[in-house]
Amino acid sequence: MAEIKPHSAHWGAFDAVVENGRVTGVRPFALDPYPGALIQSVPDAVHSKVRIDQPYIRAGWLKGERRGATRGGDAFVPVSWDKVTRILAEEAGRIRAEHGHTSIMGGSYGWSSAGRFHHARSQLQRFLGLGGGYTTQVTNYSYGAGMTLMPHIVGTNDIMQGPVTDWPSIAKHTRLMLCLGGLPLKNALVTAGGAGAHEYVPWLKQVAAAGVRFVNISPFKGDTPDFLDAEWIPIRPNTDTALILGMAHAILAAGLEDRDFLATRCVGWDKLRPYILGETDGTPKTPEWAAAITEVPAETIRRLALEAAGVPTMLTATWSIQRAEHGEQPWWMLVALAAMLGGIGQPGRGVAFGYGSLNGMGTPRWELPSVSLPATRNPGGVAIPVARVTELFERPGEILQYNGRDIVLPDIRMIWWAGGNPFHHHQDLNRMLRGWCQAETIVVQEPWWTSPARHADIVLPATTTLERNDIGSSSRDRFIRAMHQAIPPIGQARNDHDMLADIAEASGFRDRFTEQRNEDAWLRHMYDRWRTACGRMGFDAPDFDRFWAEGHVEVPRPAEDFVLFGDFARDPEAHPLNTPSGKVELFSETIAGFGYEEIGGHPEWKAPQEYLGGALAQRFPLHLLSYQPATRLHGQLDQGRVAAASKIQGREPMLMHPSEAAARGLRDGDVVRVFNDRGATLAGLRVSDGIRPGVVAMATGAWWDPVGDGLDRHGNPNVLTADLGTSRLGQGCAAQSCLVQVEAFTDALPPLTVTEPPARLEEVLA
Ligand SMILES: Nc1nc2c(c(=O)[nH]1)N[C@H]1C(S)=C(S)[C@@H](COP(=O)(O)OP(=O)(O)OC[C@H]3O[C@@H](n4cnc5c(=O)[nH]c(N)nc54)[C@H](O)[C@@H]3O)O[C@H]1N2
Ligand SMILES: Nc1nc2c(c(=O)[nH]1)N[C@H]1C(S)=C(S)[C@@H](COP(=O)(O)OP(=O)(O)OC[C@H]3O[C@@H](n4cnc5c(=O)[nH]c(N)nc54)[C@H](O)[C@@H]3O)O[C@H]1N2
Ligand SMILES: [Mo]
Repeated sequence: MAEIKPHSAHWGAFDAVVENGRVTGVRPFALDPYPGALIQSVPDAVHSKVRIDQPYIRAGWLKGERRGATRGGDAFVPVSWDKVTRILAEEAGRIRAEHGHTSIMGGSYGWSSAGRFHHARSQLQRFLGLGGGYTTQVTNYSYGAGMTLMPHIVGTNDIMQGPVTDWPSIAKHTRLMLCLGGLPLKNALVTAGGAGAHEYVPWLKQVAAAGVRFVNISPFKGDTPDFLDAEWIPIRPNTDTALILGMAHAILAAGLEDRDFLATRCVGWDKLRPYILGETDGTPKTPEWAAAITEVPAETIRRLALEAAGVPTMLTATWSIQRAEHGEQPWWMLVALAAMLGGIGQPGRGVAFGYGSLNGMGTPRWELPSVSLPATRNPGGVAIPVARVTELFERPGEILQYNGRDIVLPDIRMIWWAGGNPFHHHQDLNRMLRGWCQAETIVVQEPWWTSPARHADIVLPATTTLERNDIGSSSRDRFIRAMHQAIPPIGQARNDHDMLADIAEASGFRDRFTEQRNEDAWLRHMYDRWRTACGRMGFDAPDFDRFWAEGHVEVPRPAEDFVLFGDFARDPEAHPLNTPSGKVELFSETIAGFGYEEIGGHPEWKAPQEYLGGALAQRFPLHLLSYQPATRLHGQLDQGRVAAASKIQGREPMLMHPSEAAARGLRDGDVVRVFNDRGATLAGLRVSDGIRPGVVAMATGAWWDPVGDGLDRHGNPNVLTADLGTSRLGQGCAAQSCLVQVEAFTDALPPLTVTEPPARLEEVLA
């Protein structure tokens, strides 16, 4: 008889079907209006042959090959939990004593899994913090540049994290929605902490039915769903700032800027205006000027500008736009355009980032806290901006400039990662691996033989969410979901919390780590804290036992529409922004004061080193977009049927325009070699006129599978992307600034190896 267990994941809530100790199927959560396909891959992942069955230590590490040793080719020696626990307590203690707390890199960036108690990264950081401290990471890969910029210019990160002006407000008041990077459907499949209700598609359909006109400004037509019937403007990648400047010039030329808004709710218009007009640098940013950079016709730029000035307009850009060199600029300039249109804080008008970047952006929601593990401190620690991780490994003792601060980079001796995949998320992987290998000891907690596990010294097998009890919760979702344990742990896998509790015990701080609670006590504690906080805000949640039995709590929708910056727009004196001036900063004295050459006091067009208008395009004439995968979440679920069905001869698909394919003698379905000076990967070609000429696009997430000479056989775009910060202000990930060339792959197709566990030595350590 099958058992049914309520559960949740970043890609959706579901009921697991369990038969004879195996997860044999999933059924979407009954209250989800638009469940995605990704949950179908869950049973494949849980029972995959690349689950790590027990703890392992790299053979070379046991022989003393540590700092600078090659990682990735060695065999692994099976080891008992007892032994590995003792080794780790000793090794961490030794490294702390000899090199200080900051020599342990424990930032451990990554999405982990949905459950909020067994959240691997939080558990590890709690453990390392209580152990004395560690080097951690701030901001994120998603919108790190924006996250550093926006507090300076609008005083908050709500503009890209939410709450943003919601869909009901847009349906009622907006007439035109200009979308840089579109409103991709694929991205709205996921929410960190669990998507109980995928409300994105139903809301978009309502907005479209209300008569809003959509414009998809993107190199990729597929960035808006067909049902929006959007106008497609195939812009050159990384040139959005020039396009917005061209629109700004057209609005000024027509005298249509909102002078009252600019005068009463902004500072710095007196500096930005002469730049747009060319009075400061001799270059008026006319639509003709912008057309030469963006390859969008000047008439189109002018038409869009005048239309936006004539009807209630919502401006948006995806998060991807700022994951590029100078990624701060297009977002800053879009805020400036919204200010010129006077729409900031008006219903259905203004600007916000990421309406199409994640499920839940714009969904009406009651601002309640989410269920979470209480944060811990990092007493002796230091923090670097997340995307500078390779520099951290490469430049010990040197200075990294970030947002007006000078950070001295510590000397990393130990890397300890749980719940993230740096060989998925970071850029220029061949370079990162060289830095990674400088550590003496690398520890990875993982359920699967992902690239970090394969490139570790000590590998600890973690359970998946189906093997433990937890609570799924996200501030962007109306459902709190019980996640019932469905099956016993697979092999010798253990919960991250339990393995760390034992290492804490061997290090003398078990009780401080566990607070003497077991799983059940922690879940009740976290739930009750949340329930009390909700009660204070007027929402009465059921008690834990009722929640656990029913499988979910539903938080009602708010009664009123939400408008971001509404109070500020109505009364800027009574409700100033949290910026130095209290207003929107079109010019920031703070940023200008940092003296960074690459980012000044107001938004500007700055040509990136790698884009189609630059010199490097002579050698590498294709711009590579590496977007989020429709078939999985980052590297997660790459073992599942949904990702497998999309691959071409086992390789990640890459989109290319028919003219580019013809010029290279390539056909749909071919395996091709994609390369630049940083590396090479194999991709499966998909020929499509939905991508503009000069651009190719490949999703992230195919597990890195390097052959000896560095060729990745699987289609991981991060062997090609450049590892540089967006600027010294944001130091964000710049993955979208990347030029490549593509050619036929004529050798025999090398078989994949990441689909099998690595070699294992049978000398079991007692
Ligand atoms: N080229 C390019 N690169 C990019 C991007 C891009 O657009 N282009 N996007 C970037 C962005 S926005 C992001 S957020 C990052 C995402 O990068 P990551 O968040 O690092 O990617 P994930 O694959 O989600 O990594 C999570 C890892 O945690 C493991 N895991 C899951 N549950 C558990 C658990 O319970 N215990 C333990 N121990 N491990 C667990 C999973 O198996 C997986 O390997 O990628 C970034 N990289
Ligand atoms: N299914 C699924 N959904 C996801 C994720 C996933 O892994 N899988 N990851 C989640 C995470 S962590 C994040 S941060 C969000 C990310 O959300 P986004 O950053 O918004 O997502 P991307 O898919 O990287 O980019 C969106 C689109 O921007 C376009 N684009 C890229 N460069 C440019 C440019 O220079 N100009 C213009 N105009 N357009 C450009 C690309 O065509 C791309 O399809 O997605 C989330 N959603
Ligand atoms: Mo992200």
